[in-house]
Amino acid sequence: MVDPNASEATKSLYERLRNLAPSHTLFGHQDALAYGVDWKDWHQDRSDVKDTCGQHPAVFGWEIGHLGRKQLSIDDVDFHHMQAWIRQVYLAGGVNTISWHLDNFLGGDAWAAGPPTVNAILPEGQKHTDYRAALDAFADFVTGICPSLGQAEAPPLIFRPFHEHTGHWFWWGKPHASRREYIALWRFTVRYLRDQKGLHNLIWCYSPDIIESEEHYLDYYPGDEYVDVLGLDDYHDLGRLGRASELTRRLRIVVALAEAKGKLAALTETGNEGVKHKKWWTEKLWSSISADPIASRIAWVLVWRNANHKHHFGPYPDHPSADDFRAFTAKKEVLLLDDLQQIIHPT
Ligand code: BMA
Repeated sequence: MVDPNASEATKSLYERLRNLAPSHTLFGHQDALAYGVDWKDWHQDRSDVKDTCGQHPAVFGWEIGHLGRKQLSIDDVDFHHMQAWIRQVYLAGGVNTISWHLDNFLGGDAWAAGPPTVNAILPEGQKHTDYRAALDAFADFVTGICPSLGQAEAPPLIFRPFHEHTGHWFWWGKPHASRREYIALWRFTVRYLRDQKGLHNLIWCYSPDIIESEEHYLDYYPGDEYVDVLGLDDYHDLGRLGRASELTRRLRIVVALAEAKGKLAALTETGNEGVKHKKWWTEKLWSSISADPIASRIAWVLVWRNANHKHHFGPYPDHPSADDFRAFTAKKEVLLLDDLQQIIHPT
């Protein structure tokens, strides 16, 4: 692992995922506990996934854009509530993963792409101090999740910074940073959080947007010593214009690479906005994962958030794809939270 001193809980989560990946796929949903289509309630043990199929997802994605600057995340989730949910998920045996739509340090949001921001936040850059401050806020957030437990027992987090960099839309994307700069930023971030801030509960996940080949995938790869999970974000192939077989092809590349390196692979983000195909879950998503023995060895798949009737990627009970979602989640290979609990503590 990236962190030779990773906590026992972190090592054991990584091992558990490695053991499950060959035969199972964990299902994940972004912001699952925080809100869904037509509801938002911090205290309820509710998710659209559970309302639809009877179980919470096994993987819970959290987004920390605006951390350290505001009380609410970029998607209006209270950071203190998020910490409580992360704790709850951990205690229930689920998996937490964190993404970060970090504002541009030269002005604007994560999508304010163009200026040479990556260069500016590297150790020699004029905005480096601001970047350190953002990482300090991240470390405070992480240590604040279970303050009473202490560092050694902090919940493991799969951390997925600077995602989709093969695209152009974020300021850390390929057109706005050289390979050297992107890798230097990634490595600095690892060293700072691990060695200076003493966080030993992070599992580091690299997640480009769609790639065409192994070389393409590895173009900005920070190195085996800096990555634990080889991820892929792909909204193209299961959307209107794409082809499911293309997702299978790309997953094969990622899984084969991960396995050659003794690491994990995952479909870190995907979805079809509005889930416009009634059988999207079985005929698009599951068929592209299960079509190939190598591709099917991803550890998890996560679909993006359920903001409203238009912008949602997960199911909800009245949605036309709800039956198909139940058929998908009933597959023995697909694991939700109760399934995972059964594996950890069989009754
Ligand atoms: C995007 C959209 C936005 C959201 C952002 C960060 O894909 O869902 O509405 O703010 O992710 O979570």
